[in-house]
Amino acid sequence: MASKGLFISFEGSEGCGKSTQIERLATRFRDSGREVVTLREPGGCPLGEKIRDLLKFDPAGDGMSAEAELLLFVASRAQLVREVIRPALDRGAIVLCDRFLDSTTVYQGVARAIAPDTVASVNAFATGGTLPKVTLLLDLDAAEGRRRAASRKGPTDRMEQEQEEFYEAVRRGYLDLAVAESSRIAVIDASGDIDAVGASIMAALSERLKGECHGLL
Ligand code: T5A
Repeated sequence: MASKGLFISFEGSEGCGKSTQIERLATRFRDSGREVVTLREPGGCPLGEKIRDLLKFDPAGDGMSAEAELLLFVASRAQLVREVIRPALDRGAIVLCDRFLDSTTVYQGVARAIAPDTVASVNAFATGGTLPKVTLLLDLDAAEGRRRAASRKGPTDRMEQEQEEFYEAVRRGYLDLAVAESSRIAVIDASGDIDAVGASIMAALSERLKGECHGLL
């Protein structure tokens, strides 16, 4: 049965502005009277948050293999889909998710060079066919994203300790994926100020959700 809700994911490299834009969009949608569920990956549910800590901060994660990393990211996703996303969509909520399966395709598949077929098959297993209707890819120069991320408070995590080439591979991987999946992924220039990026997001959503979101956009 098709769900009544709307699932939108946000993607991009570190510091590209996903959380900032999700907060703005959630406020806008809530003001129009809709239930909005904002989530982050890894995380978004108790089990996922534990996995997030393992992936990012727990010293037990030092020296983690790329294979174990892949499976932990998708384990978090498998739980989030079943515990939170599907029930929310069935209630008719709008789900805004900070990262989803494309992060795994790009970070583990492209930047960590795990075979694309392997990544695609574990992603398919974890999502069980629950996919975003629209994915907004906030595209930003990798170094600028790292500068923005560093300007925020908070400790550096395991995933933020890679060399610059890693983040450049992530950016290229995302742009290639957006070409391959152009019907779902909209590329947003994230180099402007917060209002300019927000306006580009609204324009992309209006175009891609034409006729489906009465009174929302
Ligand atoms: N990962 C994740 C994988 O490897 N595989 C996977 O499958 C998944 C799901 C998650 C890490 O895990 C990896 C990817 C990541 O390395 P995270 O802590 O959730 O890590 O961090 P990120 O998703 O990378 O998010 P960030 O919090 O770093 O960045 P955001 O949310 O994109 O950016 P935001 O909004 O916090 O903005 C960063 C700073 O820039 C400012 C903000 O005020 C903030 O200070 N800012 C702007 N400044 C100027 N102009 C703008 N337009 C701005 N927009 C925001």
